[in-house]
Amino acid sequence: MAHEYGITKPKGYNVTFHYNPNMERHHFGQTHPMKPWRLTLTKSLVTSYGMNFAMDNYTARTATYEELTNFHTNDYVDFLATVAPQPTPLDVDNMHPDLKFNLGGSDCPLFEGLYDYCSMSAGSSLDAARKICSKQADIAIAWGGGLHHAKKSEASGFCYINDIVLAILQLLRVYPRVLYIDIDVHHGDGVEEAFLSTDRVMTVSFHKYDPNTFFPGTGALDDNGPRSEHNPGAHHALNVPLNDGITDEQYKWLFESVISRCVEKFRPSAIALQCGADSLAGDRLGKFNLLVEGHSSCVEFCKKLGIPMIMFGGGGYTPRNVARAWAYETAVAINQHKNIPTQIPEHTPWRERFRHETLLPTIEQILGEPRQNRNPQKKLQDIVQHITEQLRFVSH
Ligand code: ZL4
Ligand code: CA
Ligand code: ZN
Repeated sequence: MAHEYGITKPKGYNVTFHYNPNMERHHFGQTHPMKPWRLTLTKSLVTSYGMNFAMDNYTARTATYEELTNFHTNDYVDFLATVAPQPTPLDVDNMHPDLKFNLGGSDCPLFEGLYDYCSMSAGSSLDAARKICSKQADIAIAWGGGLHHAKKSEASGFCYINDIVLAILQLLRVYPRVLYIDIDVHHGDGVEEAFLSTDRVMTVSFHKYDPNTFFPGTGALDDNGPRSEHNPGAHHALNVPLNDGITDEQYKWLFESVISRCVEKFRPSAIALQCGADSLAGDRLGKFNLLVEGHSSCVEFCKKLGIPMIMFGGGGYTPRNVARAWAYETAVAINQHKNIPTQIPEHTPWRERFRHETLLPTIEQILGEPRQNRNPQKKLQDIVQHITEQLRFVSH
């Protein structure tokens, strides 16, 4: 079928898109920032641009109990599978103070269908990983994944099951080394922690860092994991702590400086990229000044490395911003971002939700006035220097 934007499948290059339409039906609570519905909005943009014609589209299956317990403990997954939903409304900050595994608080509420939601998120990321392992995909996209805070035996920060850890464990069956990159505004602590003792995974998170006021409070520049001489994973956890207001230009420079050095030293055979969209300007939780241009330039840079890659979703609390970014990044993956019109197609469902009719609004359109930039250039240079020093210990 021909499409109005003429988007067709490229030869010799394959992108797979893993999506489960039932994920978006779940609700964390009326005023909870995490809105699974943003996935619907993303999918509707992707489809209205005709990007689906350039990819293999898969309805993601749910992950099995056995798959979830590849990382998580049986007692935690058992509890997730059987715990009763909290009485509605979930919008009160009381919750059950005696609940186990950090479940049932205001960040990680127990909602109807929670276990299903978790297994769908993990299922889409695992499907994506398997397409990369079987070489059926050069890039596999799982916007329903990216839940980087979940721990082996604990929910944390809106995350219950760490689909990224599960996906990386799959990649490690085939690929000797995996580079994990995290551009969510929060520190990717769960993924970092899971791989602290191996030199087969290097983790790099860019995030806002303020141990006193910003979740989860970890991820300082010199937090590079346990440095004992018996730990092969020493120096393989890298952190880029930032302040509010960072701009596209600074972020792009920092990202390319850091990641090119990591790739040179670590020589990854696969990349896992968490594309959390809460690092965009105008996010409900994040306070950076990034536009879709800056955020997606990270995806573009990684794609150009020519290394097999999974792209995950993650945070993102202003649904229209999330949808614009992830749709544009889907276009980057299929190399159509320069070809699609920035005007949002007339026939896009919920078109009026995007507020501006463009895929690439300016900072003024989004924020009125940009946030004050609290990132002096000197600080950014010190970061690159510290990371260069850490990488002296790494060679493959
Ligand atoms: C909310 O309005 O900083 C949860 C969470 C629920 C509904 C009404 C309850 C009101 C903001 C956040 C009380 C909410 C109090 N509702 C929340 C230390 C905190 C304890 C909980 O993008 N209170 C915890 C987690 C972070 C904390 C960020 C990012 C995930 C990811 C990947 C996770 N937790 C202080 C906050 C609201 C809520 C409004 C909220 N929670 C904002 N930041 C947090 O990295 C997906
Ligand atoms: Ca991050
Ligand atoms: Zn986040």
